[in-house]
Amino acid sequence: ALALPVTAGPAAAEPAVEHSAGRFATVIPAPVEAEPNPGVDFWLSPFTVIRTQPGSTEAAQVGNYLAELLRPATGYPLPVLSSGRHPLPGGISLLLGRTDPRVGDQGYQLEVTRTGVTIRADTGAGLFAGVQTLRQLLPAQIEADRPQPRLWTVPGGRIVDHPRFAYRGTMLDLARHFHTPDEVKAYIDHIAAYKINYLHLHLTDDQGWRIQIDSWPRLAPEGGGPGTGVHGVGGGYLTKAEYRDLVAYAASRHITVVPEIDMPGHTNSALATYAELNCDGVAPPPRTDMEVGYSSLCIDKEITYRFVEDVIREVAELTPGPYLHIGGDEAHATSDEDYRKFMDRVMPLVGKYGKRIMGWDEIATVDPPGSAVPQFWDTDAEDADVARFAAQGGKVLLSPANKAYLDMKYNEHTRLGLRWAGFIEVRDAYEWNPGTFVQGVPERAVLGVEAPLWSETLRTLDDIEYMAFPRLPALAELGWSAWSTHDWESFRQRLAEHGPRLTLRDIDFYRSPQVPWR
Ligand code: TNX
Repeated sequence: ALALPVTAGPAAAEPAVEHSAGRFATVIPAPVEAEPNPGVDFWLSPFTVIRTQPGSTEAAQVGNYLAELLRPATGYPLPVLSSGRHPLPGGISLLLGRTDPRVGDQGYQLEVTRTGVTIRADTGAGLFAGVQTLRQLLPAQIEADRPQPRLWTVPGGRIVDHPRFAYRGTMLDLARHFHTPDEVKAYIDHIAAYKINYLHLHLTDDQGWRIQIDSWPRLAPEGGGPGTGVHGVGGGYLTKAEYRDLVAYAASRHITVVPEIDMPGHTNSALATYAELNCDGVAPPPRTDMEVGYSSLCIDKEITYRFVEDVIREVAELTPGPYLHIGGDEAHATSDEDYRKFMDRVMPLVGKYGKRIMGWDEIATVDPPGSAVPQFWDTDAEDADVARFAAQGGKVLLSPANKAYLDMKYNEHTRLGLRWAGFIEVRDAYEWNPGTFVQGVPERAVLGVEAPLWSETLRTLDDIEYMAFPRLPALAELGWSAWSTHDWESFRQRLAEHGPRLTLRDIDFYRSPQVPWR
């Protein structure tokens, strides 16, 4: 049975923004240009159809995704039609081409009139971004997982929208505690709603090795098996089939996975599994504590480079995206000279297997190729090596630990997380400008922003959600929205409207006192 319009009910008691035009003003990330046209709302009905660009599988996929998003709460059938022929006009159209030139390869334009919603973009990614906006233009109950007895209005108006930065990412640490494929998929769905388009997976570290490698078959089952992880309770690893499935799932949400194999430090799980990788040929015991900076691959042994090449080759093979992250952070057990020697041999291997290098900002000290992307994770805004790299035309990814680290506690009472980079309240996460943050790294040298979530203290999906929400939406807005729209007062008001959406999606978020939640 279809839910029919009700006479009395939720509408009467709802806050003003629930009435439609106001929802134009609550979209996160804020659109570049949004003009409501009050009074010409579109109403979803049991007869609404979703039309997608004839002949485009990409558009059809986004159409199916949208239908799956809207069916549970509406109970409407919402058929997806790509033939371009349907007896009734109107409905929701996802079309490619004929866009405003500002839209670019990730943006979209959206128009809502009485007869329908039209999203136009030049790519599937742009249509997908437009769908995320449409989702927020519907009442919060659209996030419910069963039919809701209410009307579904989309406020009339027009939006032209495109991102400030091409790369808007977040990172999950599967090494310190393994997170299952289902947990990672749930996180992928959560982040897609905020137009995040990269997911960096930290797959290896001292406490665990989480990806199957065929040429070193004991790495994952032993280095990532039962008893591995912080305090020995975070065991598990991804088989190649599971990893491929995750990458495909992310791609279906227009999210590119960036795999990280951290080296030459953060490698105790590999060193403990294969004795021959150690300079003295003796395997150290596995480690489950939270120390950093004590392990190193053996720089002067040939087998090290065979190992690294095998791993890079196999991981590159699993990776349709452009980047392969080689870590390179906190190599305190490696001398500067050895670090350079190691990176001089390892960095070319990434290109050899068709990928671009990403690495923590330490890689900027060893003259990486201009195509490499150093990921800035410092807390003070000065880094001469990163600035030099930018001055030479390179692009930098920004993850300043005192702003963008989702594993920092919100305040001294936060049960989870660490505090080495300070407390990060929602406002702190929001109030910085990636285009001016690092000295000598101007906006044009910024590839984008990424919010890493290290999981020394995190085990469950609830833990992940609590640390990521609502700081991740803050970072998503920094990455997407024009700086001219940046405004804390506006952001906190908009975020408050997202509380019910997060709740209906079962996201266990931090109810920051800085936000006027309803
Ligand atoms: C520093 S950030 C690390 C990680 C830790 C993190 C905890 C970085 C490149 N290295 O090994 O997990 O701090 O916040």
